[in-house]
Parts: sequence; C-alpha cells; structure tokens
Amino acid sequence: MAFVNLKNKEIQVKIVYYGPGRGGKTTNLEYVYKKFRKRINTEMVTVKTHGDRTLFFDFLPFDIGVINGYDVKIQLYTVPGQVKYNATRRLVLRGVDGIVFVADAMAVRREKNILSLRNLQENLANYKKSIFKIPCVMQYNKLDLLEQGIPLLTTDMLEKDLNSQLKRPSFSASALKGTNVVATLKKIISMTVASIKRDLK
Ligand SMILES: Nc1nc2c(ncn2[C@@H]2O[C@H](COP(=O)(O)OP(=O)(O)O)[C@@H](O)[C@H]2O)c(=O)[nH]1
Ligand SMILES: [Mg+2]
Repeated sequence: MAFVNLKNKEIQVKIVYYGPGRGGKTTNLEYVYKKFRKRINTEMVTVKTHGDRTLFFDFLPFDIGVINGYDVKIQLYTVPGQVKYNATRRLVLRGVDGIVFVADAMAVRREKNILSLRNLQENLANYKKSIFKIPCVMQYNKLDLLEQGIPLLTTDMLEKDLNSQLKRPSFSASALKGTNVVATLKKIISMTVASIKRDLK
C-alpha cells in the first residue's frame, strides 16, 4: 500500500525497476531524468561502484500532479542486479507499489533474465506480496543492438520465458536511445495509480 499522508493530502508511490545486472535499469532512469528535468526538482541520486554498476540504488522523484485531490509523488528506484547484492535488492523492494522488469534482450542473457524474475518473486514473497498481484510491466531492452548484428532474443521467446504466466503489458525498448522508455513508465504509473485508487476505496 502506498504511503498516504492525509494531512498534506499526498500519496507517495514507489516504483522499482528490477532485472538482471547490466540490463539497462539505470539507463532508463537517466533517460527519464533528462527528458523530464523540468518536472524533477531534485537531483537524481545514484550510487555507483566499479564500472558503472549500481551499488545500492538509483532514485528519482517525479511529480505527476493531483489525483482525487491528492498530490501524487512518484518515486523511481532501481536495484543492483548482480546476484551477490540480494540483501540490498530486498531492502529496495520494501513498500514497493509497482514494478518494471527490465529484461536484457541479448541472447546470452536469457538465463540471467529468468533467474532475476524468479529472484523478484522470492523477494516479494518475503513481504507477503505476489508477483501475480502487484502492478508490473515488462520491458525487453536493448532492441537497438539488432542493427549491430548482435544476437537478440525474439519477443516471442522473451514473452514465453518471462511473461507466459504473468501476462503483463510488455514493451520492446531501447533505454539507450529512449525508445519506449516513456511508454513503459506511463503504463506502470497508470496501473499503479489505478491499483492505489482501488485500495483507497
Ligand atoms: N545498446 C544498448 N545498450 C544499453 C541499453 N540500455 C543500457 N545499455 C548499456 O548497458 C550497460 C548497463 O546499463 P545499466 O543501465 O547500467 O544497467 P543496470 O545494471 O540494469 O542498471 C551500460 O553500458 C549501458 O549503456 C540499450 O537500450 N541499448
Ligand atoms: Mg544500475
């Protein structure tokens, strides 16, 4: 359940970008940050370590205006994808309202995607949340690599591997070029806000 401040009539919505390390979660947030700079009045917080890997999380607050008289503040987070950082991933998932699962469409990352989705399911279960109930959007990222002749998983394969049971909205995307980054974000925001409205009733 989202954090609702009845006194200032404000709802804080937490959306987490989840997925395997190097899949493009940080790149998604960086694109959003650049694109909507005017609506974002705080700096993007990002904690990086060797290479450009997220150590703790990236955080981007995002104001989407008023819904039902409530000021809605969207908070976008990413998690570190590497297997060894599970404690941090779990922490970032605390209080999550919506998930974007960023899968890496590179053929060599097939197994990593599947393991990461399973890990998400386990970590949500830890908070008594079900991946089948929480608002969730799938993003198949790095579409642009096709032009360079890099072997990619087809959308059909990705759907079969990751979305055959969940049946969530999915987007083929390029976080690097910005293709479908905003579409993904809009979809998860609308699904999450709708779910919070149902809860508030
Ligand atoms: N070609 C291509 N590279 C991408 C794309 N998205 C991310 N990358 C690259 O993949 C690497 C890992 O991206 P990053 O956003 O740090 O992944 P994260 O670990 O999921 O946060 C970086 O070198 C990015 O530039 C994309 O859509 N296309
Ligand atoms: Mg990252």
